[in-house]
Amino acid sequence: MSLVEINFDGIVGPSHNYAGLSLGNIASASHKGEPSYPRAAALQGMAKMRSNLELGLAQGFLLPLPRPNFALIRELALDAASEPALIAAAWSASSMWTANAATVSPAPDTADGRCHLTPANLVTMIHRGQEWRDTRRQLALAFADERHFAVHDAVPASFGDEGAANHMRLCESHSATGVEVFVYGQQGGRFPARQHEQASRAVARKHGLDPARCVFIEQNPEAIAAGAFHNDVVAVANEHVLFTHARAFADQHGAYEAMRSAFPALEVVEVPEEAVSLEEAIRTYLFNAQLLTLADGEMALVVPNECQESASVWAWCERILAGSGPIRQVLPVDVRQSMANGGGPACLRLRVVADPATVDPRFLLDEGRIERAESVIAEMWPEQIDPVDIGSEALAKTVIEAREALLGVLALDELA
Ligand code: SUG
Repeated sequence: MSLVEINFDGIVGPSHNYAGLSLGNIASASHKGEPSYPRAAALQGMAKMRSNLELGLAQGFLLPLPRPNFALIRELALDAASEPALIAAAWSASSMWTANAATVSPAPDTADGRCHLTPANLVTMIHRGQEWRDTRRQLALAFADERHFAVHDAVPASFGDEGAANHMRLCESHSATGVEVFVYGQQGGRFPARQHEQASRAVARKHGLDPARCVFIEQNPEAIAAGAFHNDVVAVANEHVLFTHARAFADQHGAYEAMRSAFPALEVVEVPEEAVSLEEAIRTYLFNAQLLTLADGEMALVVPNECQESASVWAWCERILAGSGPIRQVLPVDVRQSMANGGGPACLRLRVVADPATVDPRFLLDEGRIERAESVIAEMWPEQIDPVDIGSEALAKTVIEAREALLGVLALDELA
């Protein structure tokens, strides 16, 4: 068994659009009503996957979910005169942000020695709450081998769960036993706190984690109020490193102490407010980066291009590269179409530590699959969607046919 980290990126769906659906997500609100470019968005995502593959990393993908969601349209009794936001919800391509697809506890952390996955119920937002059953179906296919994986149902809807975006894993190496860190929010602030503490605790129990190797930490309410609707907008961990803004947690030093007492080798790379303000960190998504261990053991930070365009953020990146800390490379990528909806490089991927040989190979990326996917996207994904197009029969037909063509070339028609 050779356990490695596999990043499963969500392929951006053909209905990608800007409907301003996510209260508390500043990018989503500020791009509401703009035209979107689904083809460019999906090709940007494919290019990110290709460059990670070229770094020598294992790369998988998850497919867009079926949209428009006619079951939701029926359940809400929507018609042409209904509120545009509800119609747009049924069309949302939001499953592209697979950091919210599930919480994943790798085999070395769990009581039965299997990798456990719990799809996130995403109940805070209607457009996201429709995802989990279809996501579960897809996870059950990709991780069908029950000797190695257990795919659960989502936790009950009373407790909001947003998946891996609020979950970090500290470990000496990906294949070693880890400490799992769950970050939750408290209600009552300017924006909804999407991750409920009881959801995180339920996931930890379902996965059979050792309570001594779990840490539960409250997110800083100021960070949520500033637009950090998920913890992965202000902090990311990889192996023994926690890369975080100084204002990520309600009790920053208490958080470090709690993590350190469960995982003494913790190395914190903290960015102070004076170097990069919380607002600038959220605007540029510096922390919504992929912190990756490369083949030679060095760490690289895959950041959105927006970081390079920010004087303070880029100055900080140059400073860490000039120093001798654990992050040895900073690699900007263009994911602007996703960023405009509040999704950076880290939002677009779900990390699963597993032996690739135990995963359904149809979900693992190689050059052949990239080329097949890219050619369907280039040919069939709408070039542009204007807000008035959402709900139209002609666009629905295009979106459905485009997704089905992708399933076809990837031999995953059973997800139709
Ligand atoms: O849930 N945006 C997503 C972005 C998710 C980012 N994920 C992580 N941080 N891991 C969300 O807010 C916008 C859709 C719209 O407005 O049309 C949206 O759903």
